[in-house]
Amino acid sequence: MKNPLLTLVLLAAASAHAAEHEVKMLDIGADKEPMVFEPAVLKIAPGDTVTFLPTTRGHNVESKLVPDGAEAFKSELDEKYSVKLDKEGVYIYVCPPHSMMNMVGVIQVGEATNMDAVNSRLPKLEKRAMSNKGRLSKYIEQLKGDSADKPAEATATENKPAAATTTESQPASGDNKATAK
Ligand SMILES: [Cu+2]
Repeated sequence: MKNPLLTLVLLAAASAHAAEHEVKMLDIGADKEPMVFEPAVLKIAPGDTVTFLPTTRGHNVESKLVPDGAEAFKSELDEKYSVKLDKEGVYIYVCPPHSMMNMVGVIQVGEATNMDAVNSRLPKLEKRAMSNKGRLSKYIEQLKGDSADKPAEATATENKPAAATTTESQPASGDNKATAK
């Protein structure tokens, strides 16, 4: 028999690493954008939890793209909803009642392991939006930008953080052709 106390201590240590993040569901964002998740772009570590808050009413959240092996998620309308994200990669979610207004958000967990899938789904996901067009693409660009100049690790400047490798595939030319490897 193992020492149960030790097990408890180890569990506590493991869960201490996981951070909690909150995303508000809003009719109007801080920047006056209508129907937004805030923050709409999140970068978190594997095992972190994201809680969606029904700050204003009439919203919920449903994943549209998750990394391979990750579970899709969906909340009820006006529900406070938490999801723990273990699998690395980019997650894209929408607010179903406002998907036509492009109420979307992205979460990158660890490394962006599934950018090929993201890039190939992006046009279709954008197409459903009747207003706020291009918002999702902008968020994805923001993700790439963040990983390129992550100040926390980059300050040392001696060696590029591993995160930089994912952005190497020319973000400049944008969406016309995602020259697959
Ligand atoms: Cu909504």
